Amino acid sequence: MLRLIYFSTPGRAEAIRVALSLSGEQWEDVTVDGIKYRSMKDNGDLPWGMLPVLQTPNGTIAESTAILRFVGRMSGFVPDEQFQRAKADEFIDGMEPLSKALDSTFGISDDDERIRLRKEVFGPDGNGTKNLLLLERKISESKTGWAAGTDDMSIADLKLFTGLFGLFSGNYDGIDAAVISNYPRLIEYHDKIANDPRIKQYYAGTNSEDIRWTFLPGAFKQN
Ligand SMILES: N[C@@H](CCC(=O)N[C@@H](CS)C(=O)NCC(=O)O)C(=O)O
Repeated sequence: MLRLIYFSTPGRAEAIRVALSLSGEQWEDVTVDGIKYRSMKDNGDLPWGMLPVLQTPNGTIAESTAILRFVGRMSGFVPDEQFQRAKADEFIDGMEPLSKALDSTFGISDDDERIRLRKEVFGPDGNGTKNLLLLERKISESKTGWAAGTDDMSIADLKLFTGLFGLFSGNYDGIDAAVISNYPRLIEYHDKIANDPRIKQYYAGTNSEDIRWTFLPGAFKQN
């Protein structure tokens, strides 16, 4: 039995959740709050002091992308062919600056200041904008439409779809979903993934009020 431990938000665990649910493996989605997180950290249950972790019969695996690669193999989202596998890994590693774009805004308790900083991240010279432009270009360069140019959906798609669009759910104040309207290729890409039967099946029980609304077909169409 595998146990994925993370907060209830999509964040760095969502791609792993999708892969696990499509793997046919038995697994448990364990969500924790800040208090439980700190007690796990103090008990030495977190190899690198952070979440997510995956508890397996052989021990605990940390680091979201390491876990994604591990469960991606179980669910057929790691390409068999070596070059494609490397390109999927490359894409995932290349996305790290986007995952980090908001880091400097966490832990700022002054609401106005936090919102101002987040608007700056996705403003004209912001790091978020630079990363979105880069991803827009990467997607337009893909010959297959899948993020890493693989023959089928890969872990790179799970990471891009959940990691990128999850930023615009409203969970992070100061980040407006309308930003995405500036990126037509990313909207096309969203359509492709959100309408893929595997992804649709995973989000079948999700509605537009849910924090996961950004993963539903048409989520960004009106923006
Ligand atoms: N490189 C790590 C980063 C993990 C990380 O930043 N986890 C955050 C939640 S998204 C965390 O555990 N934060 C708790 C804290 O630092 O207080 C990964 O990708 O797993």
